[in-house]
Amino acid sequence: MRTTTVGQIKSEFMKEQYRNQQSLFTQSDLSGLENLDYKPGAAPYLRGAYESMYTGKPWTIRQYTGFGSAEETNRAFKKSLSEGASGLSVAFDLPTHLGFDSTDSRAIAEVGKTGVAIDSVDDMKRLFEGINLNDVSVSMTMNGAILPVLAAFLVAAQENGFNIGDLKGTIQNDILKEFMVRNTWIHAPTPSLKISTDIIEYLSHNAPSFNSQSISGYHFQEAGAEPSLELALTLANAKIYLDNAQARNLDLNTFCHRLSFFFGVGMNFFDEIAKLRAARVLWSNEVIQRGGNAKAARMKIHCQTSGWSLAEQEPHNNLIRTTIEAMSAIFGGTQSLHTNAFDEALSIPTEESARLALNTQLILQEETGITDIVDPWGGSYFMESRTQQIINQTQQWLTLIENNGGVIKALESGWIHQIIHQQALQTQADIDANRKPFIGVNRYQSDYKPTNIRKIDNKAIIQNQQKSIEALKLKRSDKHVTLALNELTQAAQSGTRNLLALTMEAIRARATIGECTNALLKVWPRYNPTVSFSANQYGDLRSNESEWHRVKKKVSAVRKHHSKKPKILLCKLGLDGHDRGIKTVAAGLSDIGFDATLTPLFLTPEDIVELFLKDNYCALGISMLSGSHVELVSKVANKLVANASFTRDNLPLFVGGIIPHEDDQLLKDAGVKSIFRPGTVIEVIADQIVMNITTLTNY
Ligand code: SCD
Repeated sequence: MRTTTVGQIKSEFMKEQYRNQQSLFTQSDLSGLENLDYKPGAAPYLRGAYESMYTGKPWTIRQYTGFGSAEETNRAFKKSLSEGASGLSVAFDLPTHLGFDSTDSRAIAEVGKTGVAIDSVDDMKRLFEGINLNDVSVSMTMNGAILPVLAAFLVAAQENGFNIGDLKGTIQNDILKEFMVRNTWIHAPTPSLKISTDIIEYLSHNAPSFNSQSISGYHFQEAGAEPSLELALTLANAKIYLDNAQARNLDLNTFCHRLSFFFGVGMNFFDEIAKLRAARVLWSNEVIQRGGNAKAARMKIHCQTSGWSLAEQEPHNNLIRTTIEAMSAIFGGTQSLHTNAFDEALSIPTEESARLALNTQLILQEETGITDIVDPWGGSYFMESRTQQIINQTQQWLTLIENNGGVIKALESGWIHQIIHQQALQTQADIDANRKPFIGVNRYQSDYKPTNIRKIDNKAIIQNQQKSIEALKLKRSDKHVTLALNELTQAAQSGTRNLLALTMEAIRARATIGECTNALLKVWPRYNPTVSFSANQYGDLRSNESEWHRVKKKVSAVRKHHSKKPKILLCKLGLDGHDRGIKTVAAGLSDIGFDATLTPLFLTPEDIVELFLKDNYCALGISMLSGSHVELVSKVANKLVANASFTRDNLPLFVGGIIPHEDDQLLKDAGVKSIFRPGTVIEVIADQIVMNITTLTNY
């Protein structure tokens, strides 16, 4: 079967199990299992990557951190290390991810908001000022503007006296999942994959202790994938990276042990443990089959507790969820761990919540005895058979991916997006229908609202970044920079030289991140595919519920009155590409009776207003998770009021996402009619929109 469609996949295969079907496991469940006789630290690594596991070295406590300026984040790094963290993990802001300097008009609203703003090697030097990079390993989540950002890190380290051959750390460098779910790409898939292999090549020759990839499943889980699909997509992508590196004649036993992995850990406690055990076995078998040795075949894992499992309602419950998820990661044998802060469904963490998140790991590591036993679940009738089930399910997914043409074709045809989106719709429908319990969200709700959240006012940060860029440009030789950038453009054109080495020269000459990106954009323009959603699945899953039907009738009344479905334009605004929420809302609103259109990502307020005015839309819905909602949504509202027959009162504008309650009034003053936070069910959104549009004068 070569063209399996989503509809052909049996529903029990798609559906996440919230309860295990079998409740008692016995010795007979172990019969036929193949990997039980191997010790931890031996291929296929079922029982752990290292023989002594945490008794030899506990997992690295590595909290994903970054906001504001390099100086502020440097202070946060030092604080985290002094309070017990054992590694660093950098969160960059959206402009940096997408290769915009902080002075670029498209960047301004988002500079320093969800990560640290880095424009040049000088910023990078400030970021690591006073931190001994020989002792502390640094992970960087970077995929889009990976060449200039990694180049800036390496050059900054050299200029601070470190030998890059000794550097320890990890660069994410996993571009395929960006095209599938995370959406911080810059160029199209083919040149992006060339860049990715250039990085593996350069690091394996020049920085052999640096992990050249962190191949991610986490983002699939965040986008909606259940554990075995998360694992299958991760491994399918990893195999493409192996193919590409081997096609360049890189030696498997030289580069492969520096490909690391990254998984999300959600509330499915047992499955998450089983998933990590299964992952090691599947990867080990793959590498050994290709001729790799045992070192190359050892899968090393970073885990992050789940963002989707965090509720905005009663956020302190998230501390409990995170602790449980962290325990799954540890029982699964993770090498490194980030625990989310309890308030991350509301904003970036405060000092207090960041400390509690770090302490969660310290308490587990130092107070519980959890590090004393290697693979404590080893041999459990249930865990071993569940691990094997996940191995089997993952293999089934891998076969389905192959049957759909392999990763690249399945990506281009939209099949992968569709599969993940459909699982997200299933889970969301189960939460909304109270089939999947979510305490404080669909059960045992309370009105408690936290007040202490961190807000980033980025005016001062932008000014500082502007000053730093001006100072950098004053002291550099423009001629030298232009030469280095031209060479980069030519090398991209010819495709024969390693782009990381050349980007390092441009960065060393003091080219900015944006300038290096622009040099590559001359050859490989910005990629911008369409975004789609699946109709008729979410609605079918909610079709037995009275509230769904009540609101559906209301939407239908509007349709009858106007002889057509109410047309709604839905979009993300600015540089944020997290689109699980808006795709779910688009699918839900479409199924309840709207004519919903979803725009491509990365649109400016001007783009959105133009699209909205072009057609006869009765409502505009904007999803914001980047903290820049006040600036960007107000711009949209101002432009609509200035350009068309709207007043603040009749503006049919709706906003959803992570919006602190204290911003409600500002948004309402701008003309926003309703604000929908995570956890709002589709019928409430639809009801509010219908109520508003039917009372607004122009509809
Ligand atoms: C460890 N070692 C042992 C041992 N345990 N040796 C003997 N016995 C044991 N029991 C050795 C290792 O071999 C290694 O040495 C060294 O100790 C360090 O151990 P490690 O296991 O490699 O640990 P670490 O250095 O922490 O590396 C862990 C990973 C690495 C390999 C997983 O890739 C990593 O840290 N990844 C983090 C990625 C990350 O932070 N991502 C954030 C993503 P050698 O080196 O000599 O072998 C955030 C994100 O995307 C958020 C969402 C978003 O933005 O969208």
